[in-house]
Amino acid sequence: MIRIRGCCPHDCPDTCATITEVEDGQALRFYADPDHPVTRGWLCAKVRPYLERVYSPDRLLYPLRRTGPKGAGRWERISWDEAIATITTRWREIIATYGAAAILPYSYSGTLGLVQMGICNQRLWNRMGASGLERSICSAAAHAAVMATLGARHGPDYADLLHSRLILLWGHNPASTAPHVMPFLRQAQKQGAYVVVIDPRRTLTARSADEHIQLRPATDAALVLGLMQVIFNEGLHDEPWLEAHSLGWRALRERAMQYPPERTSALTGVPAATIVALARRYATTKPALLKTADGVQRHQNGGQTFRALCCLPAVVGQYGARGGGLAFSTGGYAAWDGEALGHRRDCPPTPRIVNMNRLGAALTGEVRDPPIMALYVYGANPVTSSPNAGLIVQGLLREDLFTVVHEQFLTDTARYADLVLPATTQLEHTDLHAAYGHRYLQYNHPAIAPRGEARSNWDVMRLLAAGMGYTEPWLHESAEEAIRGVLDATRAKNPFLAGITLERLQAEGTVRLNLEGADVPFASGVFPTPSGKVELYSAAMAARGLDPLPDYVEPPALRERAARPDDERLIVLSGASHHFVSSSMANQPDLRAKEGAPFIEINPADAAARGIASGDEVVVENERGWCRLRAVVTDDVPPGVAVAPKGHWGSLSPDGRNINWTTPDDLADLAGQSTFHTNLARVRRVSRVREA
Ligand SMILES: Nc1nc2c(c(=O)[nH]1)N[C@H]1C(S)=C(S)[C@@H](COP(=O)(O)OP(=O)(O)OC[C@H]3O[C@@H](n4cnc5c(=O)[nH]c(N)nc54)[C@H](O)[C@@H]3O)O[C@H]1N2
Ligand SMILES: Nc1nc2c(c(=O)[nH]1)N[C@H]1C(S)=C(S)[C@@H](COP(=O)(O)OP(=O)(O)OC[C@H]3O[C@@H](n4cnc5c(=O)[nH]c(N)nc54)[C@H](O)[C@@H]3O)O[C@H]1N2
Ligand code: SF4
Ligand SMILES: [Mo]
Repeated sequence: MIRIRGCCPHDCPDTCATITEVEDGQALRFYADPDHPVTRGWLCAKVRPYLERVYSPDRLLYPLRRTGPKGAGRWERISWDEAIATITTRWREIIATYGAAAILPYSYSGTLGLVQMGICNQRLWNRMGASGLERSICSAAAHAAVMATLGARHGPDYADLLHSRLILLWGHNPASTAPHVMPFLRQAQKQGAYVVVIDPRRTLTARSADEHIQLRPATDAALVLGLMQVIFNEGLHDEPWLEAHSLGWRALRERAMQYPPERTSALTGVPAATIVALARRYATTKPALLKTADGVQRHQNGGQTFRALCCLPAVVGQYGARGGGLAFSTGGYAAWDGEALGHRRDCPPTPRIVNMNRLGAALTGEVRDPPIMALYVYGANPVTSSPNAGLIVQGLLREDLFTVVHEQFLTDTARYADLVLPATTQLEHTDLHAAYGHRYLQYNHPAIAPRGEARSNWDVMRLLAAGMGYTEPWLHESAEEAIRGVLDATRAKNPFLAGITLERLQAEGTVRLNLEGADVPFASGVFPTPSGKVELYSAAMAARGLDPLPDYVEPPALRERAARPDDERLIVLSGASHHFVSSSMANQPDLRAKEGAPFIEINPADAAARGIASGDEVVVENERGWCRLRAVVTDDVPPGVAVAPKGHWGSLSPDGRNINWTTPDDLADLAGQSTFHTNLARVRRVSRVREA
């Protein structure tokens, strides 16, 4: 028996370290590394049964070619040689007729590895001159806001929660989405820290908090400015810190003065007394940590909301304090060398960039000259996970579109492909992972041979490069060589990687980034912004034609609803499901059983007005589409708001649909961000209709 070190590849900040026990080429046990300081010997409910995923009878094991109409589910097995020849022949024809811009790669977060995601998102496509993809479905607005305000995505260790006296969990549900935060949070609470959850929904996390503030969706910027108003007004701000380390605090104070408690209360639905009390508590309890994540930005005003959140700790001088400041992402430490990753300098310019949130629109006419004629999907399941899914399906049904999907399973998206290629799981390929919730690098050794004829993303891209006749050596490196190249180039410029070599990673599995002198983010008081300060006033935002100060702007869709008192639409939020990561795992029978049927939470008042009782089937519908869900009547959600968690596969649901058939493909105010949560929809009861 041998033990192989690896890590969880899924889109989760915890990036757990794992151990696989292998005998005769079979993985027999899969468990958490007991010695890892964040994983600490346990995996979440989603990934504990990873071997069920790896050895699932539903795994794709061979390349498949469609034999019936698109989406009909009729396939024949073909060889890899034939698959690669078919794809590259078709691509060459498309390039000759339309140019390489007509080819669109589409990927997101099936795996977060340096090789299987990072390098695969760049090299082949850059060389080809294919259309670029604006990867803004998840976190683009927050990234842009953090960069503009603080200059880097640096964040503390979870263990630093033990130094916090006050923790604001703002639009973040770690009990589901970052479970390894929870033991630290519990311990902090036991030591006397006060925990406040700010979320329209009473989440699993909110249940164990000391206080839950149930604000109206998308009004967070107003609440932040309202807190600042009280803080400035009562002289509780840290003026010496602001003077020394920030830019524009007086202008921000002026802006905040527009948000006195009564007005803030009217905007947010939070009682004025609660706002005043929270502001005083936040300004006078130190260290105070504002911990947030990604959900809160998925509104039309998400960029400004995140700008406001980034500014708040500065007002009370909390940046640089252990246990204080902002905990959003640690993704900025490893910041891989862009040129080593993508070799852009050796490639033609990227002809254009297509926003991934507009996939359906892009496939059905929004993107022209040339139109998209070929789509290559890997590490993503857009029909399930991307907004306005009905329009995506309409695009995928185009007879003249050539679609290839590289997948572990026959997903809702793979069903519409012309060719399906089988992908490896994390136990079957090599990778290196940096985390966005902690500050360790994780090396993932392959534990077993690929099942069937599955191949890794990078191995397929090497075959495609060869088929296209591209001879650049950086398109043909092994995964290990590619990691070494990126690691060495990055280490030459990035002190956080000092002393970290491929050999060390391979031997140790988990290696802490070199944080000497930088353990507490921004402790030096210097910020990597152009001014060296926290940019409360942001010239970078102004240069984009945006408000240089954070402000609350009501999302246009919600303003429109507010103007029509007879409008019965609810705001349908669709954050994380507890037992899936986006749509990954949502096909595993045991996890589906634990999660239960796709549901929608609705407030008793809204339910009564619509004659809905718990357990009823309801239709959620708007101008984009509809889906059928099971009602859960609960005051976990406030009136006017409903919650239908993401991830359920349409193909495993009644009517072949999920909540993303209703979600908007509008873009937010910053960085082309998705706006899943600014989703207005009618909810009505259906009499029990035909069973699917
Ligand atoms: N179990 C599980 N874990 C996951 C995922 C998953 O699907 N399932 N997804 C992974 C991914 S891709 C990501 S990006 C992260 C996301 O991690 P989180 O951001 O923690 O998760 P979300 O559920 O997307 O959103 C968090 C909360 O935002 C709330 N919210 C929505 N609108 C508003 C608002 O206007 N104001 C405020 N204050 N709150 C609002 C939602 O009610 C939700 O509880 O989690 C990762 N981890
Ligand atoms: N309604 C609603 N929808 C949302 C959100 C929301 O809040 N509300 N959140 C959004 C967010 S935050 C995100 S990040 C996106 C995520 O959206 P996606 O990136 O599309 O993520 P998944 O749906 O999990 O699909 C990932 C797929 O990659 C496959 N995969 C895993 N590993 C590999 C590999 O090594 N190679 C290949 N080829 N395939 C692999 C998995 O089998 C899975 O089918 O979803 C978004 N969708
Ligand atoms: S999904 Fe998150 S908590 Fe679960 S094993 Fe993976 S990294 Fe750990
Ligand atoms: Mo995400």
